[in-house]
Parts: sequence; structure tokens; C-alpha cells
Amino acid sequence: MTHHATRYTTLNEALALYDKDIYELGEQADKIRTDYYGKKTFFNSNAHLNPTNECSDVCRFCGFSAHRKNPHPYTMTKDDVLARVDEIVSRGALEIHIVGAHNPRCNLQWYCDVFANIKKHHPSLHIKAMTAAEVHFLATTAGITFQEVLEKMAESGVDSMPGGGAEIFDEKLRKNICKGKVDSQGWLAIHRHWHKMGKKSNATMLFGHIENRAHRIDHLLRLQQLQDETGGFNAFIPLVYQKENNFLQVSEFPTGQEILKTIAIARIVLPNIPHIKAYWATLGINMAMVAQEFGADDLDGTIQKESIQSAGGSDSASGITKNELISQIKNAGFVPVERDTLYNEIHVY
Ligand code: V47
Repeated sequence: MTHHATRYTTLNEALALYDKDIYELGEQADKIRTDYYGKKTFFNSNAHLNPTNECSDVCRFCGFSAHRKNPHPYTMTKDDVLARVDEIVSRGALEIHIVGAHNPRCNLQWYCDVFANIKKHHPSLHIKAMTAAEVHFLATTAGITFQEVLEKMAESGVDSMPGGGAEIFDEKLRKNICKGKVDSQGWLAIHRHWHKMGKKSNATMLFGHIENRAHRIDHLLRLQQLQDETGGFNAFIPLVYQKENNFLQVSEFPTGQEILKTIAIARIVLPNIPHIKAYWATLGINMAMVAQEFGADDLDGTIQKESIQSAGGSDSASGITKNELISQIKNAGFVPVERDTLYNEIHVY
């Protein structure tokens, strides 16, 4: 997918976009969005499942990990996971998004058993699972390469990878907020290899904490480059930092204007990534609706149960109904399109 608008490839050029006023940026981003999709806004019927929150990692921004401020550690059994998946499917989910903490008790074999079992019982359920951070953790603990982990994941039924764990690529900042996690080169190498296996994934960026605008632009440009090389990213998801229950000291939070500008700039700098997701679990549903005017064309999904953003204070713990999503999108003047994970259209409302 390419767009013939100006290509922003250098830090200075792209950074200067922040100096534009918000209307101009919105218009520029909306032009790309509208050329691609008109008034369509995509969503899916999905569910999130987080098998464990017992984590050996040290991300200072995280309120989900039980080793930090969350006093309620849990690890599901394989049977718990299957029972939950049965329930999720009975409630209409077409995609299961599985990510967990870095827990040595849930090793590669544990995950592969879980994936294979899910596929056995629900062959058509799309499994979107394992961030590059988890792939790195599983490879390191098993003493094997990430390539081997990715092969095993694919063999046991993982269809695509979510975009988590990217945070901010700038090495210095990354050391400050999540030292010990997969490094930037590693994150990109894992997605590169997954794409070369013919698979799709997403990419995220966690912003609105202690990073600056140049860090965000650097992050976008690294993704733009990898996408030029592989074409394997489906969506980019700017995640707004949720401030509760964690150890990151943040003194100033981004305004709504700064968030919208960042979404618009993502659309403008990443014309080669098909979709920009306004993830309502970090934006709130109102801001997600406005984001549709600033380049975003996708709202993620119904989620059913959300544990990571809600641990950080967001109002997303119990998901949103499909009808609510549809009516919000319609009332905002857009056309709701239910999609599958790979963006095939299932129903236009
Ligand atoms: O990588 C952790 C983030 C991510 C906080 O690929 C926080 O379709 C905000 O990646 N405030 C996991 N965010 C979620 C994720 C995701 C979500 C939805 C769709 C997709 C997709 C991917 O959550 C982590 C981390 O960046 N996170 N703590 C926090 N306090």
C-alpha cells in the first residue's frame, strides 16, 4: 500500500509537522484516511486473554504486573484458558488476543500446548498472540533463537502477532522505562522475521509519559523503514499512557490536542502501514470518536475483558458491546465495518 502524498523520511521534516496547527494536520491526515477508506471505520469482535500477570520484567509504566503495585498475582491453568476461550467464542469473538506477563512457569511448551488446544477446539478462531517482548523472553529462557520460537508459534496455531512491547524505541529512554525488556533492534528483528515467514503483525507506541516529540518521530520512522522492507504491518496503534498504579514519575500529561496531533502525524508519517488504530481502551471512547477525523480508521474491537490498560486506570475492564461500537461510529458520521483480524470485511453497517 502506498500513498502519493509527501513522504516524510527525516527526523527534522517529520518533527516539523508538530508545528502545524491542529486543523491543518487533521486535514492532511484525513485526506490519506479518506483516500484509503472513505468514511469506513473498522472494528472487530475480539476478546483479550492474559493468562498470567506474574512477571519477571521491570517496566516502570506497567500496573498489570503482579510483581509491582498489583497485589493479586494469578496464573491460569491450560484448562482455565480453554474454558475461557469456549466462553469467549460463545459470545461471538472471531479473534482471541493473547498476551501475558513474563512468567517462567508459562514457557514456550506451555504456550504451544495452549495454542494447539485452542485450534483443535476452535479451528476458525484467529489467534493473535505473543508480543515481540514475550518471544524474546521465551527464547532467552529456553536458550533458543527467536526464529525457533516464531516457527513453533506458527506450527501450533498462532495466526498473527499483536504490536505490544514496542514502547519507545529510543535506546536511552527505553533503558529508563523498561530496562531488561527486548531491545529496539530485537523488537524490529522479531517482526521482520515473522513478516518474512509470510505473517502479519501490528506495531504500537506507548506515549504521553516521559518521552518527547522527537522520540515519537524516531519511533515512527523506524517502523516506516521496516514496513518499506517487509510490508508486514497491518496496523499502527498509538497507546496513550495510563498513569495509575505504576512507578514511572510523570509530571505532565499530554493534552487532547497533543494526542490528536500524534495520531494525525502517525497517519501522515506511516502512509505505508494500512491502518491507524484509535485504541479506545487508552483514548476513551469520546477521544476515539474524534480520532476518526484525524487519520484513524480502526477502533480495535469489543475486547470483552481488558486487564492491562485498566490496571493503569483506564475505563476498559469489561470491554464494549458491538452495538455500542456500531452506534457510536454511526453517530459520529462514519460507516461501521466489522472486519476480521486481516481486515477482510465481514459486514458493513
Ligand atoms: O506493550 C502497559 C502497554 C501494551 C501501560 O496489536 C500501557 O492489535 C498504557 O500492545 N498505559 C499492550 N499502556 C497492549 C497492546 C495492544 C493493545 C491493543 C491492540 C493491539 C494490537 C496491541 O500495553 C504494552 C504496553 O505498551 N501498556 N502499561 C500503561 N500504564
